[in-house]
Amino acid sequence: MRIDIITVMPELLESPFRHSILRRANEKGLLEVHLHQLKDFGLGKHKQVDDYQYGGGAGLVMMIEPMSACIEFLKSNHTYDEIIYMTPDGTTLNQSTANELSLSENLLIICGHYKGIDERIRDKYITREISIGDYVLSGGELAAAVLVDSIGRLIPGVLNDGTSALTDSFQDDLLAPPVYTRPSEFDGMKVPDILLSGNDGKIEEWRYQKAIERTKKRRPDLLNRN
Ligand code: 6GU
Repeated sequence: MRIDIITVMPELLESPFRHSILRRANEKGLLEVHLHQLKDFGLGKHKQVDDYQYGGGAGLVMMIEPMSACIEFLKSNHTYDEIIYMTPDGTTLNQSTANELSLSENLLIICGHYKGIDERIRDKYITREISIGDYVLSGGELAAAVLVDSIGRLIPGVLNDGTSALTDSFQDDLLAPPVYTRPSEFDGMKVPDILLSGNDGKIEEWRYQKAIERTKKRRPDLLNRN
């Protein structure tokens, strides 16, 4: 998969993709993330990318010409499955959206700043608008990092243990069960016997019951979906 990201703050996105799972995805040739500085397409000698909003009001708006030039440049080289705008008024990201997007070949992600982007960019280019939750971030970059992480780890071969993405919280609308590692006893607190029993069938059943228990208690809304 190839993901292009348009941003005025590429520095903010460099580190998340240089570490951990996303770096491994890149090293295995499974995911390429390319950052594009919008200001390279800015207007005039100051490389302007934002301006006052029509009708008045505080806050700058990202202009259509630099964004359009950048998008057209990228579109002339790649065919995108989706052109995504990160925005708090988008559809809230969930696991099923991440699953769906992980099947893409090419994605283009646009990070907004200030008051947002000129509405005509949305009308002309954007195929999907995604929010990562009901709170406001200063820009779309951190949200884009969250989106790319959620997608990248689902690409087949990215995780070493192919089954592990499938047992994550939310993957089957259940939260994940509790997990333990050594030592088997700490400060009088013992790991549940069943996990030391070696009985795979019983362990699987225990995990499923705990997942249901935890979901009922913490996120009953997940059980009532569909
Ligand atoms: Cl995608 N962008 C911004 N600026 N704030 C957000 C968001 C996105 N998702 C939640 N809050």
